[in-house]
Amino acid sequence: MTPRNRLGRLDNGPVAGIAAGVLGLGIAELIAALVRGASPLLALGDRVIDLTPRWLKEAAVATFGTADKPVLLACVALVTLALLGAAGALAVRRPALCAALLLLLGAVDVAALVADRAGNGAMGIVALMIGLAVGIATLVLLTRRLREAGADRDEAEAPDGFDRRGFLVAAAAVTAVGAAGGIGAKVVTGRRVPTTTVGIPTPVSPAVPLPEGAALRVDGITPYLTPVDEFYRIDIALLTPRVDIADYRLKIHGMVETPVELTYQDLLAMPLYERRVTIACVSNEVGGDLIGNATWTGVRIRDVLKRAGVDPGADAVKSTGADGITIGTPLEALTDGRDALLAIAQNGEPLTRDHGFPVRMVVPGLYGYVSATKWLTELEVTRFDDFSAYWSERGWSAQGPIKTECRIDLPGDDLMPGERVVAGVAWAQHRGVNKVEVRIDDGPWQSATLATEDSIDTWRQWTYRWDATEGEHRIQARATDRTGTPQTAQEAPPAPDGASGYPTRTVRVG
Ligand SMILES: Nc1nc2c(c(=O)[nH]1)N[C@H]1C(S)=C(S)[C@@H](COP(=O)(O)O)O[C@H]1N2
Ligand SMILES: [Mo]
Repeated sequence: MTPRNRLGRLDNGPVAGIAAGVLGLGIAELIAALVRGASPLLALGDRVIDLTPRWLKEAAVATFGTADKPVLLACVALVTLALLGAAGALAVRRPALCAALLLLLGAVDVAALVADRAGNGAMGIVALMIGLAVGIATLVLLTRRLREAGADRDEAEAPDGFDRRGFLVAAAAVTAVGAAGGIGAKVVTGRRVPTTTVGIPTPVSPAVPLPEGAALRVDGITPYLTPVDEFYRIDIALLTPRVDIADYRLKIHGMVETPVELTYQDLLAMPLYERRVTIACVSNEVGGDLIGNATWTGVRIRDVLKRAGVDPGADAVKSTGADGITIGTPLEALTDGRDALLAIAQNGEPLTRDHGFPVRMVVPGLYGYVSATKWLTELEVTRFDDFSAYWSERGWSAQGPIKTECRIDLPGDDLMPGERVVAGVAWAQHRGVNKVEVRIDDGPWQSATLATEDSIDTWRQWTYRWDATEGEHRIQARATDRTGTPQTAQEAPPAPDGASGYPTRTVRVG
């Protein structure tokens, strides 16, 4: 027995486990895609998102930003592969333990599929069972020769006459077929595009033209309007829901006189409003970029609620997205005259899938997690006392008005002495920004120059001329809203109801 044999033997089990696992998973994914079942792998990822503690979720968003989901999926795939490798190793020496591990893995995935909110969990389970059966059969075949030898030998040695090359070729072929199945699954779901293309009718109430001086031409400042492809994206949907507008239905029910069901065409036929609104994520750190300003076109939520007739005892609307999220919004914010919309277009184009196609909510003044439901399927008129929304169940505040904040975009970290521009954006949605001040090295607060106000629901750019002297300097800014309240100096993390504190930038001059 040589060390090489020992190594060779140790390798074979995991190789067989991973190859058979990739085949089983690939087949399960392909079948799930073909029968429109929920994906077993994505269902697992979804449950991981649900069960991830808040601190870890925040750390993930802070570290990976919008790439948090691909990173999560990669982690789920790696852990799954590692477990399959372990199962393969056990298959050679402890077949009973191997069977137990595979059953456990299958059971966990079945549980994930049962809890699946977005897709067809039952068909996903059928696909998983077939994949599991194919995977187990393949593992049995691949490890047969190894097991025959292992049964009466203690030595970590490949059996006599074991054709390792043939084994590896077989394992590679099996892996390739599995990978092809996985790619096939992606192609099948990717092809399934909505059957109808959308033309957005002319709004009865277009947005007012952008006031002169609302969008500054300063190099490096946040653009006043955020292009759709640069707009931040935050949601719990691992697989962006694909909603066909031909099948689209919005249910309005709960504490109403008459429940109403609206099709996409019904919505298009209602008066459309076009408004610029800055929406923000509660997870945004001070100085962060989970905020964007867009022109939204849609139906007023109060017009839709009026059709159903709201019970005066209600104080909340619980909305549901096709990804299964539930969001609780104060009824008042939807009916008090602000332009709370069921948006169908962003910056003049139909919503993209990432941002909620075909219909999403946009409510001025509230963080996204309590207002901006994407892939909207349901509005239930209710009371805050009678339900808890997805994020409330995870420790976030049930109410989420956006805190007055600002951000410093300019200058960069290194600059030359002389007159320099400090600039950024400030927001206090639905109260409006009244003032922005800047201070250098804890000196006195100095007024910045504000761009022209567009509306109280949008952010405002600001600039400040600074005579930069050599050395290291600390720049801070603070905004004051139109009620006269300055943003708080109190530093707070995003949880449970939004980060606060002065944005601070340390620069080196010289
Ligand atoms: N269906 C659904 N809608 C959702 C979410 C979600 O996870 N699912 N996330 C909300 C959160 S936390 C925010 S900040 C906004 C982000 O909208 P955006 O991705 O279009 O920028 O969507 C909101 N709407
Ligand atoms: Mo958010």
